[in-house]
Amino acid sequence: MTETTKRPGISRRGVLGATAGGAALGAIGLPQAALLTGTAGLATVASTGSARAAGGSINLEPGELDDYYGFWSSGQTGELRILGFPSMRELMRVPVFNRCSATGWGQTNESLKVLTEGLTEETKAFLAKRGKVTYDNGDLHHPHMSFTDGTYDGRYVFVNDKANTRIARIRCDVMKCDKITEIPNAHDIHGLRPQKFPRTGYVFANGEHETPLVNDGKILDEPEKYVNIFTALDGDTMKVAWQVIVSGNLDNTDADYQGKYAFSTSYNSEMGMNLAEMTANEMDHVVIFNLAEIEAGIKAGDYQELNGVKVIDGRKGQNKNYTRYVPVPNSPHGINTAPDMKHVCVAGKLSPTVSVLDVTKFDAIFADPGLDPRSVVVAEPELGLGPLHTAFDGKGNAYTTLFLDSQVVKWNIDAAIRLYNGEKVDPIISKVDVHYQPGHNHTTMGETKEADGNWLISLNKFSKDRFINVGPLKPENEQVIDIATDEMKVVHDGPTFAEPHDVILVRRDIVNPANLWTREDSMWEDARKQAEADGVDLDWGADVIRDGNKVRVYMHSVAPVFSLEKFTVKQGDEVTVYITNQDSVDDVTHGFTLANYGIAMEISPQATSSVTFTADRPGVHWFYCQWFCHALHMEMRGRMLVEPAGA
Ligand code: K7E
Ligand code: CUA
Repeated sequence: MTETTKRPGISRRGVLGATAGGAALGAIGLPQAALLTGTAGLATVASTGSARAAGGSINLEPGELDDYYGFWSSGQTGELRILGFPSMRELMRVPVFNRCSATGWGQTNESLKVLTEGLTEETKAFLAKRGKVTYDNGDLHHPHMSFTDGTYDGRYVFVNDKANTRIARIRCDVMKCDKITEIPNAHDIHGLRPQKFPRTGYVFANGEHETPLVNDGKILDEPEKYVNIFTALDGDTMKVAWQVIVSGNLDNTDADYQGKYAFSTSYNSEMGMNLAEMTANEMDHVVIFNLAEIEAGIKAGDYQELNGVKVIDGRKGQNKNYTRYVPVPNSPHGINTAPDMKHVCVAGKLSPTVSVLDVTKFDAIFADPGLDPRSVVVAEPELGLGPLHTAFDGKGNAYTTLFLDSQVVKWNIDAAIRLYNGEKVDPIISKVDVHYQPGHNHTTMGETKEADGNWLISLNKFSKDRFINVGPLKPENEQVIDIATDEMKVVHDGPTFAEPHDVILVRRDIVNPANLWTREDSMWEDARKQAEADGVDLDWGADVIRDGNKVRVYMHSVAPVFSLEKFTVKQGDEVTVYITNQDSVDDVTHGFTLANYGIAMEISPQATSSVTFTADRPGVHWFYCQWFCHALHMEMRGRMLVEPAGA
């Protein structure tokens, strides 16, 4: 073990807090067991409060590790990013809805399977007419980890694609996307949140933009016939479990800690088609979905089947118990369940208020349709201009971004409830300027019942003057805020490229990725089957199999050589190259770049990757390893010899 790997959970803050001076690590007297087990992360988090008094810096010394994994969205870039937190060091990019030159995502057969198998037949046909097998772009807003019993369980991160109506899943053991599902009937998935209890379970997803239910062109400019769709996806199978037709559009969503309800904001209850219409009403609404009632309705056959999905009608005025519509002030946006497992904060956006709903009052409005749905609202404090999203510290306080004020406001939920009940009390504790125009914010573990109140991050849309100028297109600015004490202190600016909306901050003992792939992994199942059919050893291949005009080339790599120094094909052959990386050392990733063929892929230790292309350029073409792997990395190369057609 190296010095670094022996030190899980020891941050600079932890070290300083424990020693009030930063003595050598060996002197701080942490029990060896804590150093070597996953509990070290917990211990460190608990100790960071005292660390703050010794400086509260987020800067780690070289070699020191972060306390949290940050899973970042990237908006219209379409990937997931992993940052160490609180240092804000970018650690990895996980391609999902985008293309990746480094890893070959969107080009390898393994990634193309993930990118294509979950598309609807209609989309496949539409893309085929454009000469494509999948979309090239995506708009990834919301990354959320799977839950068990109200907290993160380290299995998966689920993400949405607003641009092309998809939901993807990232495996946290290897940090690769393994499933992408297009959601039929809905349009433009925006809000996404996993079921918190008893486990995920369902992944809830909002269709944002309303259309005719059957959108085949027969109904066009007749908005009164448009509907919107709420989807529950099964997080285990990545298949749609059921859908609900709703009135109004849908924006963000969250779930309770009881496993009974999901709820979504709707900023356009008017179903308006332009800005004036969309913002006409004083009140919009939150739609509450009753999971047991919906499941019972599906069981009883009260649905229509559309594109292979059971769709239930939960629109207003159906007199069914599938949904309730709770009026809240104009154009609500963020909806966040507090770690007290009881309160849900709905940010007003065009209203300066946040509406606080009490989930324990939901049963009553479903039991009695005559009851005013507003009876679940227990507070509605005025906090400032443009409230968008709310985070929590697990101590009864909430942190709401104020987009127009360029501030984060810290307020107390209990005080807001008392104010609502007529007491003279100010729920606002403090405000801090952020730079500039914040959207989402997030606290460490803040969307789980284990919110720890250590740090807050504010994801600001504009950076303006905070960094040296890089031209008209500017980075965003993400600011880390110390919230361990009552005043909020901005301690770090973090520039970022387009356009992270959202982030989750996960205690690091929860996430335990592997260092190597295992040869049994299902990711290259197709390659395994093909090798078997070809009578070739996929693990140790050095074979060229001709099958008509199809050629399959099997290689393995051990730094710094490929098992074939050359292979020969004919012009026009369809060539598939399979490479297995037989190195089993951390970090020894190889690559396969085929020059002037536009081909490149990554092969991590113990993985197999493959790529298929037509050898339509005759001549000598070098392939080389593009991931630096060895002192003789430059020498890790070979030739593809393409015989001209007719030769
Ligand atoms: Cu507020 Cu798409 Cu989460 Cu952006 S959404 S800010
Ligand atoms: Cu193998 Cu570079």
